Amino acid sequence: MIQTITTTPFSDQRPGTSGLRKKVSHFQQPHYLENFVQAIFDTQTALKGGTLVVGGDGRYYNRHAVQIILRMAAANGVNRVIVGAGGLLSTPAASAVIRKYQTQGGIILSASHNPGGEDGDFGIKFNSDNGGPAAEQITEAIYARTKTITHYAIVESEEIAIDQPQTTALGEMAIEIIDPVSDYAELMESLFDFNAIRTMLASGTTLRFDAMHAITGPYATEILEGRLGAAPGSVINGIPLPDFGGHHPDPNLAHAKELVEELFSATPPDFGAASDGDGDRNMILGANFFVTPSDSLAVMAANAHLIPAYRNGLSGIARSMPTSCAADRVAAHLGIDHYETPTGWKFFGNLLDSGRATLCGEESFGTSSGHVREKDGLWAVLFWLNILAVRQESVAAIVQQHWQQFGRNFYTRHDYEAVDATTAQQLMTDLEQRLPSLVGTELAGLEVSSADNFSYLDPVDASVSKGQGLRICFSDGSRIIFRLSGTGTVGATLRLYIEKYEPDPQRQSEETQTILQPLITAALELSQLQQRSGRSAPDVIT
Ligand code: VG1
Ligand code: CO
Repeated sequence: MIQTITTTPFSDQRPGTSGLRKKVSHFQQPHYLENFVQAIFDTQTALKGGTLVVGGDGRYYNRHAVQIILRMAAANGVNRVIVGAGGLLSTPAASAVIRKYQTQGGIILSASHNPGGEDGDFGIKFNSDNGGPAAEQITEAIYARTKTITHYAIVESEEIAIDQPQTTALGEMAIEIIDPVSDYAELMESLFDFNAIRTMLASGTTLRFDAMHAITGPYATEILEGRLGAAPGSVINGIPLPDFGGHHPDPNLAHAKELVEELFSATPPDFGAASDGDGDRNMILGANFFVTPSDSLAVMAANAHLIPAYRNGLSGIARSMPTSCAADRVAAHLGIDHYETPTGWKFFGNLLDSGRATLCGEESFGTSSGHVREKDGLWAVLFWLNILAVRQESVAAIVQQHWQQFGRNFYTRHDYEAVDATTAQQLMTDLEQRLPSLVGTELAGLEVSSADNFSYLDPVDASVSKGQGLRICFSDGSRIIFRLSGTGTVGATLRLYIEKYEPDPQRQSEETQTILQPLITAALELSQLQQRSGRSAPDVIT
């Protein structure tokens, strides 16, 4: 029944920031998916005789991939596979399930915030037994294997039923189909004060959660409307669709338009939030108010003692390098350590596993804690609701008070998408060469205190990750950062991150883009980004 299929390597299967992401049509090439999956089985030997979790965000090709993975798992001696019904599991739920059932890892099918559908993107990622994205050493080993692969193993089978929770088998391998929501919902109830949130919602606080036609719909409906009693209709776009309704399931001001318009209308709900394709990102809004992800992390850290799960304090706070330094100020105030890691959740794994950090966050709308090993969109929403329930103040009031106490880190990210890859690479190379000569000079009226290509030394396993983004730091705490995205599938995406610290409460209500304009102009002049890319403006500003 086991077939051994002859194959030849593909040269482009190196996982990026978060797994292997390509156009659906690219994945549809014969053997493309199979080669990568076999490389996982060949390198992750604990899966033989072990348990594997499988689930994805429901995008086009998800169901097909689940069938292939189940048949290959059986052929590669996996003992048991746990699958979310319908082949669905949000990324944080997959992480929770890997941990709860102490499995040897999981395969998550998602291209996250990238568009879906037949013409959209697909992705595949391996998570280790800690529930987190595989560390770089592992993704590099999988990549190395894809370059030498000659065969893969798969069993013949009819279509395997995956839509109803039940236990079945494929050959010797047990297949356990589980409800994708219940383990996750139970975990959330153990962390937060659901009674306090329920009372707040019952006494008139209104909320809107935009699932963006993606995976968090069933989770948000069950938790927010079902368990917490939010009014029916509080969750919008709650049915996952294979093409996300033709939209870009990215929870930011540009793509979550419907939600943003409502929160900035004349009669807004008190609280608004959205999550992305696979449920690990979050955007937090108040009535007529947008919370930047960097501020969200800082505010969550400063208020964590109000939440049952974090009542006894945080061990440390970690943020990715381009994330604003707002959380560092909270860590200093709390007297705990803070860490600066490269972009991508995999770099938080060691800090969380070793107990050095409790909260982690990225500027790209990602926050989470040690409860799982992924960023977690709905968790962040519940964290905020729990803060609101205790403090009984508006989102805007809470953030503004935070700025008064800690100062405000004005922050923006400008994305130039689908830029010619060679042009983008050349820009980065040229700029990197000029960095040493910038130190001590003035840019935008500010003194450059340091400039380098960020390199990370992991304090736990002493591994070094180089080339993680060009940063120009100023003596007043301002920063300009250039980085190439590792999740795009067309050309290169250049990200420009700009930050400026403002301690004066009188100046904290000014408009972000205006305050940051001199730094933005300086960054564009220095890099010649617009001339080189032929663009007059960024594609997305967040
Ligand atoms: C982006 C974000 C990064 C995030 C990654 C995966 O990566 O910047 O912070 O961890 O996406 O998120 P990049 O390399 O394109 O900048 V998700 O929600 O796409 O899994
Ligand atoms: Co995501």
